[in-house]
Amino acid sequence: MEIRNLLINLGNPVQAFSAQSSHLELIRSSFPDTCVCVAENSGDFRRKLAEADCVLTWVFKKEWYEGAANLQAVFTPAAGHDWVEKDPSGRVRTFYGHFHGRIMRESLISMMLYFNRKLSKSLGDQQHKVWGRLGYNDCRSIFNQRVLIAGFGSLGQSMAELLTAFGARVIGVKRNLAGFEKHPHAVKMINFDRMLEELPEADHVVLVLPGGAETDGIFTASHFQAMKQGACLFNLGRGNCYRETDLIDALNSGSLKGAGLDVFSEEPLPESSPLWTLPNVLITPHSSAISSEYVDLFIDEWLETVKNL
Ligand code: OXD
Repeated sequence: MEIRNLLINLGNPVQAFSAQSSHLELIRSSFPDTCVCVAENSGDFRRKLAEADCVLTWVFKKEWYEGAANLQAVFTPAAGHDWVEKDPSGRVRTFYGHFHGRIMRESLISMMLYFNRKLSKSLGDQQHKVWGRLGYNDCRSIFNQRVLIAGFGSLGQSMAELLTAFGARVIGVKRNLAGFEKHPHAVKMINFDRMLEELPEADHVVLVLPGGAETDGIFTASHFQAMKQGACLFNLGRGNCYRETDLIDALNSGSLKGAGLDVFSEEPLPESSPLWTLPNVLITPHSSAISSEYVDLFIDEWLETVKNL
């Protein structure tokens, strides 16, 4: 794609999600003949849209396409479709980030190790100067575990790659299995209808599903009931895929060992949520993709995509 006017609006309250001067230098040196314009704020972005043929942005509303006659492509770092809406006319192409897996899979592994290696016990013991060496006999090892990943897009596949390197046996769950009947990092690929059969065997269940009507409540109370006694659940996708009351019931009944949760039905998680105080829950504030490498990975992916457009 030949870009004449590039408009950038990559400011974000999360600093690691914001473009820095080094990123702008890289972009300018990669496109020496392109006019590269950085919007000062959202109003400035809207005003400058009329000139732009390509934008890099965190937010784009569908009504903005009308005033952007030259626009050909919108790129956003976000994996989810929550903040950048597609052009209803289909004229402008929209590209969402696919690079997050390399960061988020490490967040996932850290959560798994937290439960497998009983790190909450270590932290508690350390606080009280207790040498609790006799309390680790039931620690588990990822190399001897079965992990079911529901949502096997770029994120789930990247997680599967790292888990396989750890020695885990991965089951991939996809809504549409066409072309995914086999995968190099999964011992088995199944669709959602077969999940109830596989859940009793999985030591860890990872949910990395997109938001939206299609996934609303897709992981039901029956799915929680079918999980193996002592299994852990991780949600790094979106908080709409189960009812939090079902998760809380499963945690309170003792059937689940723990849950590592990065996303919630309401964010920020309200102070009144019982999840905050459950002892077997590890909460992170929708931060599993936050990392210093974030914008570097986005720009690399964008440069590669633009080269091939
Ligand atoms: C995303 C996110 O990129 O949830 O969609 O951070």
